[in-house]
Amino acid sequence: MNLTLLREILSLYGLKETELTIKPLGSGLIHQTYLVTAESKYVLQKINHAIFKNPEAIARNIDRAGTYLSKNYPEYIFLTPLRTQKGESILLLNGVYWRLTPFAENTYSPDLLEKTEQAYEAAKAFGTLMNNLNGIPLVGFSETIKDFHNLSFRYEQFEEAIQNGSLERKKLSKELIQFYKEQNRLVNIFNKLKSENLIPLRVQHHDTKINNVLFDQKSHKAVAVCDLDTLMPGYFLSDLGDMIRTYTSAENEESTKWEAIRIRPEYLNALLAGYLSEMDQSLTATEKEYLLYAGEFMIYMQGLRFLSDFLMGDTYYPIKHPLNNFNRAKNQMLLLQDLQRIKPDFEKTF
Ligand code: GN1
Ligand code: MG
Repeated sequence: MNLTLLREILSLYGLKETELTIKPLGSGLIHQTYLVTAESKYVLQKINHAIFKNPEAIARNIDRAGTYLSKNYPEYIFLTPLRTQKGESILLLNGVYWRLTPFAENTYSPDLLEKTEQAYEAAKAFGTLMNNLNGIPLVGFSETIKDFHNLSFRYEQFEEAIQNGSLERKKLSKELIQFYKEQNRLVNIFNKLKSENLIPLRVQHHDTKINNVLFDQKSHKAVAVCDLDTLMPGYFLSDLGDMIRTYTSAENEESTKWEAIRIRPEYLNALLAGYLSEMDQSLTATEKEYLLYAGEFMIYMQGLRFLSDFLMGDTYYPIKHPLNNFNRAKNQMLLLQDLQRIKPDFEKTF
C-alpha cells in the first residue's frame, strides 16, 4: 500500500491529510486491514473480492441493518463504514473495493480471552446485536457468501477435497480425515433442523470470533463488535457456535500446544450467561435445546474448512508455513473432542 494511493482513497472520502501513517492491523485472515493515522484514526480494508464476489451486497446488508438499528435502537453503537463524498459505503477504485471505518479509540481486540468476565461481556455484545435485530424483516438481505455456514455444503467440499486433494497430504491427514468423517452425524442434525424448519432464520453476524469484539482498554467492557461482512440471514448456531469455539478454548486456533487445547467450562458458563442475558426471550424452546450443539457445529465446520483447504493445497486461508491448515484442523479436532467429553455433564448442571 503506497501513500499516493492512500491519499487518493482518503480524498474520495473528503479527507485531505498531509501527515499520514499506515500499518497492518489485526489478525483477520481474509481482507487486508490497515490502521491509518491522520488527524483521526481509521481502519482501511481492502475487500477480498475473490471471496466476496459481490461486495455491494455487504454494503446493502449493513445499510439495511444500520437503518433499522438507528431507528429502533438509537443508543446502540453500530460500527458502520464511512461514506464517500458520493455517498457510497464501499469504494470501488481501479477494480479494487475499499472500505473505511472510524477506528474506535482506546479499544483492543484479543485473540484469546484471559478473564471469564470478557466472555460474558463479548457474548452479551453479540447477544445485544442479535436481539436488537430480532424483528428486522429478512427480505432484502442477501447472502454475501453463498452457503457460507451450510454445514452440508462444507461436508460436500470436504468429500471433494478427499477425492481431488494431493495424495501426500491425504496420507498425512489420515487420522484427521477419519475423525472428521466419523463426526458426520453433526451434519445430519443440521439437515434435520433446517429441512423441518425446527429453528428460525435470523440475521446473524457469522463471524463472532473473539477478535471481532472491541474491548475498552480500561474497563474491559465490550464497546462494539466489528467485521460486518457476513451480516446476513442464518441460524443462531452460527453466532453462538463461533463464540463457543473461540471464547472457551484455552488456546487460539493457531496453537499447536496439543495437550493444552481444551474447553474451559467456566468460560462456557460465562458466555452462555452473557448471551442469554440478551437472547433468553428471543430464542425458541428448540434453539435452547441446541445451545451446545451450536459449539459442535461451528468447531466441526471450521475444522472441515481448514482440512479441506489443506488437502486442496491452501487456496483459501493464508498460511504461514505448509502445515498451518493441517495444524488448524487438528486444533479444531481436539477442541471438538473436548467439548463432546464435557457436554453431557455440563448440560446436566447448566
Ligand atoms: C475468516 O478473515 P477473518 O479472520 O475475519 C473466515 C471465518 C473463519 C475465520 C477463522 C469470510 O475470518 O469464517 O471463521 O477466518 N471468514 C471468511 O479464523 O471465510
Ligand atoms: Mg471475518
